[in-house]
Amino acid sequence: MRKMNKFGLAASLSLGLVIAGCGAEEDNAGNNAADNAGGNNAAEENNAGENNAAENNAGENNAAEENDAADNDGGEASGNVGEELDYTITGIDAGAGIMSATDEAVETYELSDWDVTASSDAAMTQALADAVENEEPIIVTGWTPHWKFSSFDLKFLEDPEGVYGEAEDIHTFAREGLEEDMPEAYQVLDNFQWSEEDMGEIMMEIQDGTDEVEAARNWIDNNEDTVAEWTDGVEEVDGEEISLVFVAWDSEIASTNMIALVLEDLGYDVSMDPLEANFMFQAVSEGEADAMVAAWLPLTHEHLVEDYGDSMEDLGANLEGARTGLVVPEYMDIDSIEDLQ
Ligand code: PBE
Repeated sequence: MRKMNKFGLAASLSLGLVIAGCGAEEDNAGNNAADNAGGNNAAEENNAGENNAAENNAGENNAAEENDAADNDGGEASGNVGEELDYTITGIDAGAGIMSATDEAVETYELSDWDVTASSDAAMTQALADAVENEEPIIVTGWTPHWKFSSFDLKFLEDPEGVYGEAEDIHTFAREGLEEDMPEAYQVLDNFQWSEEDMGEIMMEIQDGTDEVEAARNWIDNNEDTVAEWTDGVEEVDGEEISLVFVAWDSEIASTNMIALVLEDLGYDVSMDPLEANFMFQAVSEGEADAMVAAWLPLTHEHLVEDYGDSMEDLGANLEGARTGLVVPEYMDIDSIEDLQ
């Protein structure tokens, strides 16, 4: 059984944030899955703020529709989109790299009228779901792999200035000394590589209501050959403790639960601690945690790798072709971040 909260204050702070955004009052000592799953559902109850925002938009949306009509007559879409949205981009946790990138986008594209609200992945997707249900406009900080692209018709806004970079890879990092201390786990972490589709399967199942550990287990059961490649020649261990850290982004909830199970199947006693992004890097760099599979590079977590990367080991990409940017529903008639000017 996985354990939580090795990180005491940092972990509970982070959980506090996640929970504050979500209202999942699961026992901290309980299984992560419960907490995070709570996080997903709970978005509904707790994003009072978000929902209100959505309602406000609804109010504005009537006007928006009229404005759209005007647009079709050759009016300027952009000004109206700003007004419809109260010049608000719906963000996620303040520590996420995509939030810094969005601040930069605001500067680069001269969007000084716009605010980027911080919330959480769960709150952002709830706001997105509410907007899509009512065909209201919304702009979110978004990324793939993420289940929202399977659940809703969405598009990335073009980013001609390349603020969000090109395709990103998700890297695995280990603390210094892990290779000597836990060669078996190190080997598996080093071998771990999968695809956007793989990660998406777990994310989608969780989103459809399956407990995250169960969703990860189902993926492992359905992909025995892939997992066998990662564990090929690796000896089993006898209850050695290993700690993984992650951030409660849906993509990382999927990957971390999955790799944790693979390590458990090898005999490890795995703890998983959700932290804010900088604490996740810090924990591995200071050797408080053993590893993480959640570093987005070259751009999204570049600043964190600059701060912490020298005292940890980059085991390379576990997933290639990820992407971040500003995301809107297909029905919005803007295509580029420049349209927000
Ligand atoms: N994300 C998902 C993270 C990396 C993983 C894009 C929200 C971030 O922006 O830091």
